[in-house]
Amino acid sequence: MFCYQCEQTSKGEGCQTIGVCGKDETTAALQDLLIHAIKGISSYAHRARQLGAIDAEIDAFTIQAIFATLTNVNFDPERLVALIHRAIQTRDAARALYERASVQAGIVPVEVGGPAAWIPAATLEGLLDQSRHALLPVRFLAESKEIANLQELVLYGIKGVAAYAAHALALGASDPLAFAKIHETLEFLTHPATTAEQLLAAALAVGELNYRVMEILDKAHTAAFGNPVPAKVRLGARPGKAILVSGHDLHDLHALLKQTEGLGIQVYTHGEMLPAHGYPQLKAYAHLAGNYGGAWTDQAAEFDDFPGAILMTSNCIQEPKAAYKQRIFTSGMVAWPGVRHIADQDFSPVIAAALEAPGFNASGYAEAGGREEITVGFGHHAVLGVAGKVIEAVKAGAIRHFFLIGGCDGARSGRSYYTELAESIPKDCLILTLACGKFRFNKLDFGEIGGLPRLLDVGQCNDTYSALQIALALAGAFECGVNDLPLSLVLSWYEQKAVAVLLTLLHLGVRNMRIGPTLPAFLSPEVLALLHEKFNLMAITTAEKDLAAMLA
Ligand code: SF4
Ligand code: SF3
Repeated sequence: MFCYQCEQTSKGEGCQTIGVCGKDETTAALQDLLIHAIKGISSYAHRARQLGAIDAEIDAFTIQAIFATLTNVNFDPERLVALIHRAIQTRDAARALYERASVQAGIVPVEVGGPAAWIPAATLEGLLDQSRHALLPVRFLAESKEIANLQELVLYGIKGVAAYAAHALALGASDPLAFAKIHETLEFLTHPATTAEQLLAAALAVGELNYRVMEILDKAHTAAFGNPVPAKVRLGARPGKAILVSGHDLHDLHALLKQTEGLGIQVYTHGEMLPAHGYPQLKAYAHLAGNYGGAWTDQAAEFDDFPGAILMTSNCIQEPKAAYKQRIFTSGMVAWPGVRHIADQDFSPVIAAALEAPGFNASGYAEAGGREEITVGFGHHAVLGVAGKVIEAVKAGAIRHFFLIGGCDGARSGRSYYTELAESIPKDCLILTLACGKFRFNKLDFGEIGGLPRLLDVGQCNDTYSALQIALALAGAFECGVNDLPLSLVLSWYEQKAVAVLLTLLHLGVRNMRIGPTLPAFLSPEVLALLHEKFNLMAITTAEKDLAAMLA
């Protein structure tokens, strides 16, 4: 196997025998083959679309299947093999669509080669053999390492886009143009002879596409659940039966809340589900009782201690410990061998497991550190609602600088940088944060500034669009560009959605960003030098040094 798609890749170079995330060679090979098959779907779907033919099922399958290959989503070989078979059926459907459209247009359809012509082996061993001997050498031992790296950059960006698009689609929101671009980009990646310049342009185009898809997701969330409002979230747990919901899928959480109403079960958020408490239509459920635990990286200990059922609605799942394997469930594209999977939002097995488990005893559970509640819900609607206050505070000198410290958490050391940075930011500066990296500091007391909390939680990584709207509105208010604002962006990356977000920021021309804790292994020194030159994109150093530079 060879995988270097995430930040914790082995030795910062690539996982070659087993993934640091727990992905084994079989799973890695099957995910690679699934992507190969999806490129085949795209080859035909793109051609069909050029002739005006589209198919909603082909589009939906494409993004959902890509989602299964993101870091910490799907570790189940059986489900991945089934997805490969469905991908081949979908590719054949895409080919038939293209052929019909060609005939209607009076064109002779072409027989497409490459991934579009791939015939998967009938057995698992055969599939692994195809991956080892046919796919891997082509992917990573290409003539130019730089080209291979850039192709992977574009692919990882598309993976992030697909995940966001899948979340939006779950809420019934989609955009034909987004599907068109996803297919077009994957088709483009089937051409080995592309140049570095073409691939860089494609990467920035993925950033543009991601901006559009994040906007669709933002609108889907707010249409379904209302605009987030600042809301206090109880930390810890009440006595009684309990379900813990992790991951990003608000649609699943909503269905679970409906199905548990009146059953005496308290529902708690974990990890990226925390921002759910800000949505009017979710917080209206009285049994959405609070937040338990922190980021995905702490799940082994936290899930072990949780005396109820646990639901993983999206990334990031880690190998479940035996102690809780019988009471953890997956939904959507998440899967782990031996873990029960919820299909079609029928959460009755989760509810049964919660009722069977002991639940919290009469004293409940208090968060370590003594903090009893935190505030979330500072999406763009809420922040722009107090924009006047913010602008006044800047003009009066009460707010000197804005920091956006956002992105993923990760299991490797070196992420204390983000805690140190947040803690050392001067009191006359406001901090915006989003995504699961914030658990490094979001339970600290940052106090207030100009009547506003100094730490504003914008939401999940899925809410990056919201953070960008805030930055753009501030730039509008001060009649300048985002790069001219007293704003510094410090990003923490881990998986492929963060890659898509980075590409969006670069597409928007955002300069002077800092990224860490380590640089992506799939960006060669040449590409990094180019990004530094063009966007002044920098690696983080120390909190002290970076803070001084950002405030200078
Ligand atoms: Fe390694 Fe990350 Fe790939 Fe897992 S997803 S195998 S940790 S690079
Ligand atoms: Fe986190 Fe997995 Fe990226 Fe949504 S939950 S930000 S890492």
